[in-house]
Amino acid sequence: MMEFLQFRHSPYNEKVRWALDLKGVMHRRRSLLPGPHMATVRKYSTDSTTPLLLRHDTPPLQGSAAILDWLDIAYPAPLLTPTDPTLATQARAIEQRFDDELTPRIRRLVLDTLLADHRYFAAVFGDGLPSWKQRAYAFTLPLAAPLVRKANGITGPESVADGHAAFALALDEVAAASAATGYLVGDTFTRADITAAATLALLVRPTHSPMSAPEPISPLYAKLIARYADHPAAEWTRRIYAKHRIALSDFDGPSNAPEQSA
Ligand SMILES: N[C@@H](CCC(=O)N[C@@H](CS)C(=O)NCC(=O)O)C(=O)O
Repeated sequence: MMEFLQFRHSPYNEKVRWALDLKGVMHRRRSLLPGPHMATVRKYSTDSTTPLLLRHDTPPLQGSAAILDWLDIAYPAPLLTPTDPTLATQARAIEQRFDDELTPRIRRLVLDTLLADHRYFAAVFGDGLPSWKQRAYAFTLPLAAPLVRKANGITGPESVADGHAAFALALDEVAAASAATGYLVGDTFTRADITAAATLALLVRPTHSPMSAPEPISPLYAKLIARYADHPAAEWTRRIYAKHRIALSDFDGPSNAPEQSA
């Protein structure tokens, strides 16, 4: 069976989980913790990033866009890339805009906020693990946190300010692009919607998201979520999740967010 190596709280990983769930692809999930993940991922690739899909007798697939490309060929129903070439180009352009430009900037803001409370960071990424394992991980974070900051380009308050600017931009772009049909490209759900919604979900916390983050939410993170809650694109994210993030079988461990107990 295929194995999916993931971080629980990551928009790139959420993109792939979402596609796997929609297509009903049989697989097993292994959740890794940032820092210790390197030893595991580097067994399969020189690049330490997740998502990583391990397939039987075939080289591993790394990178959310590459995995979605392959899934659309191997498991075409439902197709996430439009068949119309113009719409496909538009969908890929939005995906790339998020993957390469907006999401890395937004992620700095989110990680910086979560890292302010090591126990909460451990609870978010170790959601589903026994509490003693979460505590043990939190105990390593004084050493691991600087590496996580460095790997993600968190250099100081300017990274946080830039993360806010990127999130505001992402919200405005999504609100404008989805105004006509409710979807970012054409009038159907595509990989562009998955990509944008998975990133916006970091700070919108829609109820159907496996990245909802355990309760009680750290006060700093809660403040950040509240700051953007009323934007029309936050409402779009909640709607897209409610309508299209239907399979909750993806969730590989308990969270105390009630919607995820199913
Ligand atoms: N462009 C890649 C980005 C993947 C990425 O940045 N993954 C992060 C998690 S959000 C990661 O695994 N970082 C750990 C590392 O760099 O070692 C994709 O689309 O999958």
